[in-house]
Amino acid sequence: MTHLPSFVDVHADVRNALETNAPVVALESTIITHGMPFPDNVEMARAVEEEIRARGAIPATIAVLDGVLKIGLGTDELEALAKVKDALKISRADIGYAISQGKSAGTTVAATMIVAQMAGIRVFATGGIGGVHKGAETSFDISADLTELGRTDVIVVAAGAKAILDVPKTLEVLETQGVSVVGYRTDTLPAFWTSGSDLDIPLRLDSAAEISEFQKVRDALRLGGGMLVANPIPAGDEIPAEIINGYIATAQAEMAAQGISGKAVTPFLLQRIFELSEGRSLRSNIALVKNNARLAADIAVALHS
Ligand code: PSU
Ligand code: MN
Repeated sequence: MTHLPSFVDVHADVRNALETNAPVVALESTIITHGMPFPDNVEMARAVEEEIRARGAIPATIAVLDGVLKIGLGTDELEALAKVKDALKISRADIGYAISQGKSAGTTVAATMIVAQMAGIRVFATGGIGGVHKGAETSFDISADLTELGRTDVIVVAAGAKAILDVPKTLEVLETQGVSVVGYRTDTLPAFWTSGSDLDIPLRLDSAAEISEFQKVRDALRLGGGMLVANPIPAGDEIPAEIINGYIATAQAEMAAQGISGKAVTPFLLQRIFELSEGRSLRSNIALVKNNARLAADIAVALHS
């Protein structure tokens, strides 16, 4: 394993896997600190780790706890993170700040990618990526996840881009950034709570083995930058577009009325959609993260064969 700074703590299971060249899957933690309420967040995090182990890979949940950058959390640490009230939500801009100030923080997709690459972890599972927000033409609110995907060489498995975003613009920025956007067994871009959309997927592959072969060619070409594997939510867990879009519109109107902007946007919308759907959005969210964890583990295993 590469030499890591002194403020990094690699969990023994993850260290052992990296040293023996065994498959590892990174997991983000903003979904724990800002994406779901307690105790659903910690139950989700444990269940997702179990899915990865069951597929023959080692999970590495990434977070900052009291200024220590954790790569892999123990059971007590996961519980502690899930309970932190004032956790920061960190990306490329502020990961160093959280560490230097001794804070606790959930890592976004962008920050998790940075840490995964630093540790030599090739594959990362999440729910949905950040993207171009609706109204970005005036607010300029475009997630740092997109530029990170353009520069950091990690495979991110997600259920597409959330319908709270401007999904066509998100796809355009991914193209500009040179991100390989791969639909897993789908011809359209999945839209988080729904398995498809009216947007054509740029590239399609139907097996973890083919995704692994694609990545090996990208490696040989030394392209750098990330791959986004868009994995549709399982059919039984979907929320029909007309239902979820109603909740999104209500949440967005409330957000505008309350003047919420910046980092608070995604957590606010997720929380309101959770309340408006009486928990249904959360159940779908958990199902799709587990589904992504399974595919990410299969890709990690394929990369090592
Ligand atoms: N997907 C979820 N829940 C979340 C997020 C994604 O189901 O909480 C988080 C991810 O950590 C993602 C972040 O990186 O939202 C994007 O935030 P922003 O739009 O502020 O960049
Ligand atoms: Mn933003």
